[in-house]
Amino acid sequence: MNINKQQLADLNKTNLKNHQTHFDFLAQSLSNSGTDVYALLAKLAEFQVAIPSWALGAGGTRFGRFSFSGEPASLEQKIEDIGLIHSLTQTAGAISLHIPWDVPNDYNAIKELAALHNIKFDAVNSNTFQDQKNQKESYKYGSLSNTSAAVREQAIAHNKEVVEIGNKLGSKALTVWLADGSSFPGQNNFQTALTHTQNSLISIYEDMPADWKLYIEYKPYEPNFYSTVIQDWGTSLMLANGCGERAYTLVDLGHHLPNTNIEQIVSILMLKGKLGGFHFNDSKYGDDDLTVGSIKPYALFLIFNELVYGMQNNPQNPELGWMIDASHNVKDPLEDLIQSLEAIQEAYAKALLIDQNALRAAQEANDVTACQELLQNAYRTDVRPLIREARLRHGGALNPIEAYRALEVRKNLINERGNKTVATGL
Ligand code: LRH
Ligand code: MN
Repeated sequence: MNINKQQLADLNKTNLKNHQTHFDFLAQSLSNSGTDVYALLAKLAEFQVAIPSWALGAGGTRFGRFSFSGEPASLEQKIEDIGLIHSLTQTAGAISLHIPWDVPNDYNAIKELAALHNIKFDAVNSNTFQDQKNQKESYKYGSLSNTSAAVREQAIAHNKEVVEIGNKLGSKALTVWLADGSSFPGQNNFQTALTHTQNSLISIYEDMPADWKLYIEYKPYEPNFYSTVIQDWGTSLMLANGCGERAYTLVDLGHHLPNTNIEQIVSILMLKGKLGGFHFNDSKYGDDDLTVGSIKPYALFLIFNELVYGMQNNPQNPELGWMIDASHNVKDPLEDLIQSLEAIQEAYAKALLIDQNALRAAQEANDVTACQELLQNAYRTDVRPLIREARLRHGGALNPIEAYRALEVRKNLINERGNKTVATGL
């Protein structure tokens, strides 16, 4: 199924007048307060978020998985689904593959199909947290940190193979997330596990093409429930520094213990020039992988405030990798991803409204109330007309979810694919 711009233009007609009224009003009031609305629209348009190839079907937990009809059964169909999301939102111009869940059969065909949908290949993800059929060594007791050199060698070789696959597709970054850890006190020697992990990562890093980046993703627990080798941002930063200047920390929003100040972590990593990218999602308790902005939208806004400040003041930090990492247990995966993209754009647009110079001045003056007023005025601004205008100017839908339903996308996908197809992934 494809969605063409004319279909969307026709659908937009019903909301166009209403949108124009809201946009003109907001643009006028923002210009009055000195905001360059067209610069903001340009920033929103160039802001592209990578869609995880492993989150286009129904997710599940150990307690069960409720399938979703019309799921993509191949990498080709996954790219088509992301093409649908990108047509509607104009902000999903990239895919992040997970290997071996998404190994291309025909690289040229896959690259052509992605180009057809204006989709680039963002970071590729290795997988040493599951044993594949006919795999020689098991990752039951870890991979890059395993006490067995044979297991570590196998895991290192897998990561090098993932880089080769990504390199053929035009990707420029490898994301390593390790489940490695222990579930009981005494099970692991922490120092040996970390030292093995460092040396394994160095071997992977040194084998990467010179223009590639390594993203090291941390997580406090799950699937191990007593210790995780790469448990927090400090450990990831230490390992990145141990590898070299093209190794960075990747922040998955769900990988923090309750009430962790994630925006402070983001700020420090940018100051150190070591923030590589994000896995956006939301959570109430653990690594829930819920829709972005569905639980803690203000926290997401505060993170984007630090990102905007960092992008204006930390040239030492590279261009960031923007990716979603979610799992859809009860919602249509495509609708869920569309809502996540909207929440990310909204947090970014609100953060761009903050007068960073005025905020710095109020901070220097310890005028706490003024600091809060500057943040909350921006947060309380309804920026949806801006995001709609940015989409409209690039041929997208004024209201993507409304258009998704009006075009009966899910029904069409089921007609094309049947309702038994199951997508690889989580
Ligand atoms: C681990 C994680 C990691 C992926 C996996 C799918 O929780 O966030 O980024 O490899 O989810
Ligand atoms: Mn993640």
